[in-house]
Amino acid sequence: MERIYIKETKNRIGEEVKLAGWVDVRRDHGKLIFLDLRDMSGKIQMVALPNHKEAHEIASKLRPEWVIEITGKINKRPDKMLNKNEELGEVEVEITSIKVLSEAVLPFEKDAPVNLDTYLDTLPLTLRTEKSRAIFKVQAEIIKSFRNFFSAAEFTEIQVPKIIGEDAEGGANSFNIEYFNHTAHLAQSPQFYKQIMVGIFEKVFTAGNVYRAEKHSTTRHLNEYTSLDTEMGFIKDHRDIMRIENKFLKALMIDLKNNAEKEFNILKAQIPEVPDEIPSFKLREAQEIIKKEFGADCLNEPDLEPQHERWLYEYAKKTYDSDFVFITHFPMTKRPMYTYEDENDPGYAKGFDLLFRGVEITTGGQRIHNYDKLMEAMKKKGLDPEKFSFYLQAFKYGMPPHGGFGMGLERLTAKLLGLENVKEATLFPRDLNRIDNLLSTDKVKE
Ligand code: AMO
Repeated sequence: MERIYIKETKNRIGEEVKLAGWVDVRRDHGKLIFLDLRDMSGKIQMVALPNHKEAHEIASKLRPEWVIEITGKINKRPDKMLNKNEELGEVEVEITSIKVLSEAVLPFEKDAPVNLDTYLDTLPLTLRTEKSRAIFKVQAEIIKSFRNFFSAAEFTEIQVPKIIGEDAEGGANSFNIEYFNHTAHLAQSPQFYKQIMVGIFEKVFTAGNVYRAEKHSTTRHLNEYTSLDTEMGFIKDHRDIMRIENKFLKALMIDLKNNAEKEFNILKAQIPEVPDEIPSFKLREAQEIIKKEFGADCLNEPDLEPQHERWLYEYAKKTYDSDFVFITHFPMTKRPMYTYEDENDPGYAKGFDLLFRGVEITTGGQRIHNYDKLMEAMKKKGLDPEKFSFYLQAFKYGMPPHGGFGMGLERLTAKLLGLENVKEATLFPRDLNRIDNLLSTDKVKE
C-alpha cells in the first residue's frame, strides 16, 4: 500500500490507508489508546483498540516523537467526538497495524515552555513545535513571494560569492577567514556584485546569507542572516526603489493572506495593511517629529536610536495608520562610499531606511554610477581605490544610474509575527556566544 499524507484522509473516509509520521501525543482512556500522528501535511487522531492485539500492544509502548508507520481505516468521528477546532477534527483512524521506524528519547516534552537558551540548545526538537513550524513556513512564503514578485517584474535572480577580497560595506564588521596564504572576508552583503550585475542584466535580485562580525547582543542582531537584495538600472532616484519596495510589500501581504493565514492564526499575528504610499520623512523631519511628539531632542544626531524608531512607528500608526515608515536623507558621513549624494540637499544621501513596527528592516538608495565620482567618494572615506579595482571596472565600462535595497529576512519575519527576538525567526542563529552550541562558558564581551 502507498503511504498517503494526513491531509488527504478527509477525502478517504471508509478506506484502509497507510500513514507515517511522528507521534505527537498519546492519551490512554482505559483500553483505548489515542495517538495524534503528525506529518508534513497535518495532524490526525488515531485510536488503537484492543481487538487489534498486536497494534494495541505496540501502541501502548509509543512515546512522543517516535516515528511510526501505520495502516488503519479512516472513520468519520461520532457527532459528540467532533473537534471543530482541528482541521481534521471530523475524522479518526482506527489502527490495524503499527510499525516503529524510530524510537526517540526527549530531554523534555516537545511543547514544554522553555527559555531562549534551552530552546536554542535543543533546536532539532524545539523546531518541531507547532509555533516554530508556523514561523518557518511563513518565512518560506516570504522568500517565495520575493522571488515571484521580482521575477514577474523581470529582475533576474543571481547567485553571488560569500567569500570576498575587500568588504563592500566599510570594513570594521567583517569576519576574516584564512584563504590559502591570504586573508579573505565573509561577505557582509552582495552589494558589489549586485551593482556589477546591473551592467549585465539591468535588474537583478538575490536572496542569500551574509555575515556581520558585530559584537551586539540585542533582540535584532544576528551574525549571519539572510538578505533579500535587489538592484536596478535606469532609475530617476532613490524614490523609484522605495516605490518598488512598497509594491513588493503589498504583494507580499496578499501572498501571505492567501498562503499563510493558518500560520498567522497559530501565532496570533496580524498581517498588516500596506498603504499605497508608505509615509516618508527626511531624517531631519523625523527628528523634528520626535522632538514635537515625544519630547526627545535628537536633532543633530546622524542616525536613529532604537527608541526613536519605535516612536516613529507609533507616530506613523497614529497619523497614517501605517505599520511602515520610510526615513530618507541620512548624512553622507553615515552611509557607505557608494552612496549617491542629493545634489539638492548637499551632505545628505539619496537613500532610505524602512522601519516596520519600530525596527529597521531595509536600507536602500541610489548609488554613484560615475567612475570619477566613485573614486573621489572612496578617497573621502579613506579607502584605497586600488583595493576595489575589480568592482571599479563596472564603472569604467559604463553604468546607468542605479539603486537597490537590502532587506533582512529575519527581522521582517520577526516583526510580521510579533516575535520578541530575531533569533526566533532564524532556524539556526549564530550570535556572539553560539554556533549551534554555546561557544564557551565565558561569554564574549560586547
Ligand atoms: P544594511 O547594512 O543596512 O544595508 O543592511 C540591510 C538590512 O539588513 C538587516 N540587517 C541585519 N539583520 C540581522 N542582524 C544584523 N546584524 C543585521 N544587519 C543588517 C536589516 C537592514 O535593514 N548593502 C546595503 C543594502 C543596500 O543598500 O542595498 C546593506 O547591507 O534589516
